[in-house]
Amino acid sequence: MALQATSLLPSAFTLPKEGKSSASFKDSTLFGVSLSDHIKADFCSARNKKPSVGAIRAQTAAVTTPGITSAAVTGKKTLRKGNVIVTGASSGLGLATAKALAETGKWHVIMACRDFLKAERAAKSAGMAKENYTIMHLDLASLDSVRQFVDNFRRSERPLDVLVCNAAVYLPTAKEPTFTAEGFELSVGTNHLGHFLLSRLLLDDLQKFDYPSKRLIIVGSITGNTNTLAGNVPPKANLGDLRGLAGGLNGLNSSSMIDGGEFDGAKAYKDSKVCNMLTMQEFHRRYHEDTGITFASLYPGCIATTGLFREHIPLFRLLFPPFQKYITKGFVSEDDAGRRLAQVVSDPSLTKSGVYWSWNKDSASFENQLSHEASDPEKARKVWEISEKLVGLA
Ligand code: NDP
Ligand code: PMR
Repeated sequence: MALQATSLLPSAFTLPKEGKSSASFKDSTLFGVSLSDHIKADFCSARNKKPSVGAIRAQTAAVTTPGITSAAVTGKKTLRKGNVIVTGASSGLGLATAKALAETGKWHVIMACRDFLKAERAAKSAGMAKENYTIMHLDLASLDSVRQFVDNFRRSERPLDVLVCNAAVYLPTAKEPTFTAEGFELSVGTNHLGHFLLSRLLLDDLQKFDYPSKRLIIVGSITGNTNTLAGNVPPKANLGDLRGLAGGLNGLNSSSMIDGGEFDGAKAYKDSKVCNMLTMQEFHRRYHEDTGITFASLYPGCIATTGLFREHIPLFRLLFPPFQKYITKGFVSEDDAGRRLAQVVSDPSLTKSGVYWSWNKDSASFENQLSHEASDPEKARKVWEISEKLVGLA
C-alpha cells in the first residue's frame, strides 16, 4: 500500500527510514507548496515526541481508561447528564465528537452551528437520538450572532459544563481577503475572534453550575506549531509584532494579516490556530486556579477527509488523504478524531489544565510541546488584550 501511495508523489520527496525522525526535501511543489532543502523537524510530532514523565502517566491512564464511558469523575456521585456546547458540529470533527458524546447517553450536546438545516440533517444521518442534542444557531463570523447565541443559550436555562471551540474556516486559495460582519479578516475573525468572545462570555456560565469537571477546550493544530515538520510547510504561522491584529485586520487602514503582511489565506488559518492555542493558555493562567475549570487544546491528528479542505484545489483534495494515510501516517478518521476530542471533553484522567493534547500511533493521549511562539506567555497576553478590545470587551 505504501508503495502505491508513494507513486502518487514526486520523487523529490524522500521518505525517512523506519525509526528516523527527520525527512529531507529537494525543492518540491508538492500540493502547490515549495519546500526548501533539509527542513529538519519531527516528521510527525505526535508519533515521535518523547513524552515527559508526567505525560507518560497521562498516556498510561488514557490507554487503560475507556475514553468516554464515564461522564462524571470517578469517586463522585454520578449526576445529571453533562451539557456540552460544540461549535461547528454540522460536519467533520465537530459532528463526530457530538456523535461520540451523544452515544454515551451521558451528554446532551448543544450543536452550535451557522446552518441549522445542515446540522439537523447531519445529526440525523449520524444516528443521534433526538433527546441527546439541541441545535442552536451560531455564526462565529458575526459578533452580534455570538452575543445572540449566548442570550439564547441562557434563556434555555440549561447548565453549561463544557464548551468546545471547534468550528473553523480555511481559505488557502483565496487571492483577496474576505471579512466578517465586523470587518475582520474571515479566518482569524471566525476561528479566533468569534471563539474568543464566545468563550469569554460563557466563562461566567461555566462557573455557575456544579459539575465534577468543567472544561473549556479550543481545537488547535500541528500546522500552527513550527516545532514540527507540518508546521514548517510554507507559509509558516507567525504573528510577528501583532501590528495587523492591533489595527483590526480590516485590510483598509491596517493589514488583514496579524503580522501586518500581505494577505495569505493559508497563513491566516495557521495564525488563527496559534491564537487558539495561546488563548487556551492565557485562560489557564488567568482563571484555572480560581475557577477549577480545565482549559485544554489539542491536535486530534490529520483528518484529511473533512470539509475543512473544501476550498482547496481538487487535486489536493484527491491526494491529501492518501498522502496523510500512507506517507506521513498522520491520518486519522473523522470517527477516531471525534472519539479523541470526546475523550478531552469527558475522560476523568484528562483533567489537567493548560495542556495541548496529542495522540501517538497507538491512539494514546499525551501532553505535547507547543512551538516557541504558540507557548509564549507575553504574546498570549498581548493577543488576549488586543482581542478583548476588538470584540468590545475592553
Ligand atoms: P469542517 O469544515 O468539517 O468543520 C468545520 C465546522 O465549522 C463546520 O461545521 C462549519 O460549518 C463550521 N463553521 C465554519 N464557519 C463557521 C461560522 N462562521 N460559524 C459557525 N460555524 C462555522 O472541518 P474540520 O472538522 O476538519 O475542522 C474542525 C476543527 O478541527 C477546526 O478547528 C480545525 O482547525 C481543526 N483541525 C482540523 C484538522 C484536519 O485535519 N481536518 C487538523 C487539525 C485541526 P458548516 O458545516 O456550516 O460549513
Ligand atoms: Mg501537511 C508528519 C507530517 C505531516 C503532518 C502530520 C501534516 C498534517 N502534514 C505533514 C507533512 C506535510 N504536509 C508535508 C511534508 C507537506 C509538503 C509536501 C505537507 C503539505 C501540506 C499542505 C499543502 N500539509 C497540509 C497542507 C494543507 O493545505 C493543510 C493545511 O496546512 O491546512 C492548514 C495541511 C495539513 N497537514 C497536516 C494537517 C493536519 C493539515 C491540515 C489541517 C490543519 O492543520 O488544521
